[in-house]
Amino acid sequence: MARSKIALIGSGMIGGTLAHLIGLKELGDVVLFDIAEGIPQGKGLDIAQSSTVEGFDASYVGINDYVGIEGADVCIVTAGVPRKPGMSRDDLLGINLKVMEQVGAGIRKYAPNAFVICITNPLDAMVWALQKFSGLPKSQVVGMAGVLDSARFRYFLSEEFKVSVEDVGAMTLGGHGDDMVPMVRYSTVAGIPLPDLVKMGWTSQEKLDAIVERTRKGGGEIVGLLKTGSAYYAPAASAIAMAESYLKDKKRVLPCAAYLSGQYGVKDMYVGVPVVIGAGGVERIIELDFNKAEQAMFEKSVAAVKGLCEACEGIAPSLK
Ligand code: A3D
Repeated sequence: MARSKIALIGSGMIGGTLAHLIGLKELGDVVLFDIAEGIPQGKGLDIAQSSTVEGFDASYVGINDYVGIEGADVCIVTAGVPRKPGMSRDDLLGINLKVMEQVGAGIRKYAPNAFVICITNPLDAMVWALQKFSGLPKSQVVGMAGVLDSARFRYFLSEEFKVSVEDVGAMTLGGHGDDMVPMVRYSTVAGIPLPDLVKMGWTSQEKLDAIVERTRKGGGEIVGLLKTGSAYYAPAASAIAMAESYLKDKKRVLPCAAYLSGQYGVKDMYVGVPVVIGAGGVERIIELDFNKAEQAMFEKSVAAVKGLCEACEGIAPSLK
């Protein structure tokens, strides 16, 4: 059977890391696309040369023309600009919306059957615009944020409890902003919910609240340290988990920005919710029962995403 073709639209920090992980995991052949000439070609050649040492088989092609993504099975979109210190994700909206218009046209023309994972920020608005610009089915276009936010939450919890990251499960829903909703009740250590662990004296409510707050601001913490851009190792690993679930029909349950058509009382928006990803793309959206406090946090987060989508419509009226 031929290897899958994975197109990376944007070959910057996340794009390069994605390309490397795809090789190490032998998920398929890689096409790196970017508007910057030489970057995708150089990164592709560098990673291809590492394949002899690591012992993986995958081909790497760097391109500056969308024709090269033709027939891709998966497209992962990171094209655009990242945050610098002092910027919010929303500050990127104007520039990255124009980028999504170009990317959407490229995918529509050359890879209409691909499963598309968007990473470009502000995520929930960009994936919404990308689906509209590309015209691809909504189940084929999804945004990566929840896997990353949950990974950060899991990591901080594993540090607090001094247990393996493997035994910590966590879920973060809502939009990918500081209003995201870390679901404390549904987060567990080996199946034991966090509120029970507080009762058992494993941690205090204050410490748990601080971890929730650190998770919410997890992206900003890294931007503040790096100063020249935003996180890329964990974001790339998170998108790879989604791509792998699609390519191998694993049907993993992952929190992703998915198109909602009434679920959770939300219509025509992308918001972070738990979904099943398999060969059919987003195969199922899981609707959880929220308590009052969670419902209020979710609604606040959705309102922030709505504001961003309206701002997009103001810039690009075709999105209405
Ligand atoms: P960076 O290293 O700057 O890479 C972006 C690449 O996009 C660069 O190589 C640019 O040349 C390229 N590019 C710019 N305009 C275009 C265009 N019109 N067509 C094709 N390529 C273009 O950034 P990065 O890889 O660190 O981050 C990429 C995006 O991901 C940014 O918008 C970040 O804010 C976002 N991001 C999202 C998350 C989420 O969890 C959602 C996490 C981290 C970063």
